[in-house]
Amino acid sequence: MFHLATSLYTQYTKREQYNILILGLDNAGKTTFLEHVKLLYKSPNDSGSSSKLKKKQTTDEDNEPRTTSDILKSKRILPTVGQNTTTVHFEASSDSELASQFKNINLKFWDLGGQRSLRNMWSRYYKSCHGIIFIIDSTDTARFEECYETLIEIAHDNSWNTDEYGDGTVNVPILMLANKQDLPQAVDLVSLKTGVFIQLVSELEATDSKLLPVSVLENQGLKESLEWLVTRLIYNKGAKMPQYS
Ligand SMILES: Nc1nc2c(ncn2[C@@H]2O[C@H](COP(=O)(O)OP(=O)(O)OP(=O)(O)O)[C@@H](O)[C@H]2O)c(=O)[nH]1
Ligand SMILES: [Mg+2]
Repeated sequence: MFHLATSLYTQYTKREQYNILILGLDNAGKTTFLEHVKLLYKSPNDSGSSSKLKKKQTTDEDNEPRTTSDILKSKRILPTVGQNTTTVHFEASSDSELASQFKNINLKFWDLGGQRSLRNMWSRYYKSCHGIIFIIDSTDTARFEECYETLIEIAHDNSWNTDEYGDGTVNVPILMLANKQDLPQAVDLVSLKTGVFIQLVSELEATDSKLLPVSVLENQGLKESLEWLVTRLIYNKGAKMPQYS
């Protein structure tokens, strides 16, 4: 009886963990994204009722509360050479339909360096990941073509072909974020979709993917984007089982 109760308790309280790779060219905003996620979500071990955000909120000299965006702007983020890893406890916004459904989910993020010489490391992580966030600098028009080629390479990498059923193409959802939308020179979503990325949309047709506008520095569109991704990770659970903790 005791064992049954213990096992039911474990079953009820165990958490699903999904691994998410943050990719994109250098300077796209990957580490800034991760740093903002750390400010917005609790760590899995943080059992207190007050959120990490509340704890981290401080006041400036005029006693004005500082936003997560202010905190982030005061940090110095250097280009990534290795990897940054963080695990958070996912919480859907309280007004979202997901809120009651997704209570026991942890997200583990890997933020990898985007410089050209570092990109050949990415494929080592494909086998263990459940989803990809590909960040695009919407102001860097000169490198849109390079973004497109990089995404196509990711989607068709041999590492996806891990079992007899694999067809050699990506088998996890891809969330593409058109970042830096706070800047006046940023290309908007409609223009992005009709420009170089129109080809991408058709190339990735069979893939679970979405392109959304964000400003990871200003916290615009972050939570909504993650909610889309988590919905798709759960939908894809049959093909790519989560880990349990
Ligand atoms: N205005 C604006 N600047 C941003 C935004 N996101 C990132 N940045 C800036 O873009 C620069 C590069 O950001 P990182 O997060 O270091 O970029 P990264 O993709 O991690 O780059 P690598 O580590 O070299 O691959 C930094 O100066 C950030 O402050 C944004 O949403 N808006
Ligand atoms: Mg970085």
